[in-house]
Amino acid sequence: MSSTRRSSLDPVAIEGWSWQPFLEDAVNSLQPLGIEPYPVSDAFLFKQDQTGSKAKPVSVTTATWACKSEKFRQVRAACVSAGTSASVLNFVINPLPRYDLPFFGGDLVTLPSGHLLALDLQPADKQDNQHTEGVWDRLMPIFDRWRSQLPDGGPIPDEAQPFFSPGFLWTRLPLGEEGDQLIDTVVRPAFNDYLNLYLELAAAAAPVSDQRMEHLLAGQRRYTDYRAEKDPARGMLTRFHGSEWTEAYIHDVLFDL
Ligand code: DBV
Repeated sequence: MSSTRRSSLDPVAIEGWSWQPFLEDAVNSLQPLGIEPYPVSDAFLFKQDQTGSKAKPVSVTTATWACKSEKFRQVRAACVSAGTSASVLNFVINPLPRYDLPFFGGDLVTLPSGHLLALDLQPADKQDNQHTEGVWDRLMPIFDRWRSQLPDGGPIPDEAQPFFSPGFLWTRLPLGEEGDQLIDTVVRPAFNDYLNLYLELAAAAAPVSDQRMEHLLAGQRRYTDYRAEKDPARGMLTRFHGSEWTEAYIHDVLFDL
């Protein structure tokens, strides 16, 4: 358990954290881009508290890995480890609005009730064909391949629809061997396929005009404001680390545009 992280690029090494291999895959894929640290204050790089009852305290850790690169304003991983109460990797790539790119979003969540797993390349403006077409054409075959091997996660709120692509991979899996097997053989390769497609799209992206950039930035703000307002982790993080820390983390780190 490392409480000595100085930089947002230092490895996250939380003992027993189940999503470690996913974060390692992501960091390895990002490394060739010449990534630099993204400023994250110490209070959010590594936060440890106790939850549960006095008789049965549970140690909870939230750590943040983050970087930036030529085309990415912010790449950040929120890593939550709370024993059997919760294990989360929430991973978002925020491109610079100078590039016509969607967001990469991954939400890998284990709760006592089971796993909730979400992957998507999320549009800044779903109505804008210029923004979506090239992404969706390449995403859909990947989505179809992996979706067929996973149960559907069920309905999501209507108001969230503008922020999802048709390639939104969303599943719920049971705890135990069956779920773990699907995470290894389906969810992890799917995560890497989505990420590698995203990195290919980013590599090919050329800078856009100031006017186009303003349009993309406005869409990015709508997305970010929505995510900050509706963050499904707010309750959990507030229980673990208190409301003041959680609100600052959501607004100044996780969704800081
Ligand atoms: N979700 C976040 C952040 C998290 C996080 C920053 C730091 O955006 C975790 C952690 N997500 C998290 C937790 C839950 C969910 C649920 C802890 C469970 C909440 C609970 O049941 O108590 C995908 N994540 C969800 C849900 C959806 C998503 C649809 C269910 C919401 C609900 O049932 O109300 N989150 C959503 C999504 C992306 C995403 C599509 C990007 C691909 O990050």
